[in-house]
Amino acid sequence: MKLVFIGPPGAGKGTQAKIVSMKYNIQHISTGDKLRENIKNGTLIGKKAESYTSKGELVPDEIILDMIKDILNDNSCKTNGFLLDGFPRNLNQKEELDKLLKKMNMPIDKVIVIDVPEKELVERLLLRAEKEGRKDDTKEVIENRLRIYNESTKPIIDSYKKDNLVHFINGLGSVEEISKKIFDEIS
Ligand code: B4P
Repeated sequence: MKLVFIGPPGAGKGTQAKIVSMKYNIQHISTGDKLRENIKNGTLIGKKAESYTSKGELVPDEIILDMIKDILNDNSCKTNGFLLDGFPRNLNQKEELDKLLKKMNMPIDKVIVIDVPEKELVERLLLRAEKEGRKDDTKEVIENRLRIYNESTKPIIDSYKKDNLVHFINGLGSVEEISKKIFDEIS
């Protein structure tokens, strides 16, 4: 199975992506996690990415696309499938992904969009800031991330709608309730 998860920051896409990828034994590919790992390890990618992530800006497409190409070429993605969490994030990334998957003959099966009202998103991320201290969870940066989601990421939902792949999930409720809704939609 090949899935894409889309949602604004704080919608719970990372939370649900972990649960769904475990259940279906597919590779969980989170560009956000990969970038944070690179930043923590002080790699060249991490050094370049940090100036963007700390402001809530999107990291340049070349960096993200190189990372994704390497991961998708992994054998487990080809045999078991994958779940893309936080990628694609703008129309150019989606077009490049379409080209890549066409070449690899691995079409996307479903796109899950998790919807949550903005007020709740801000509350969740501020709560996470208290617990985990992520640098991009300050009020100002959260507002920038939401603006970028509305401007750059939302248009890819319309593009996937044309391919009849989109399923909307209401992201309000307990983590378990939302997982159940996603499982029902997938199977
Ligand atoms: P991401 O890591 O993708 O961060 P995110 O949008 O905040 O989502 P995340 O997965 O962490 O949060 P979730 O909604 O699960 O990206 C971080 C940054 O990396 C971006 O701003 C950008 O700079 C860069 N980046 C990543 N991908 C990129 C790309 N493709 N191109 C360019 N740049 C890129 O959860 C949020 C919180 O809500 C958690 O604390 C969770 O516990 C809580 N939560 C989850 N479900 C809940 C529920 N049902 N009820 C209450 N709380 C819940």
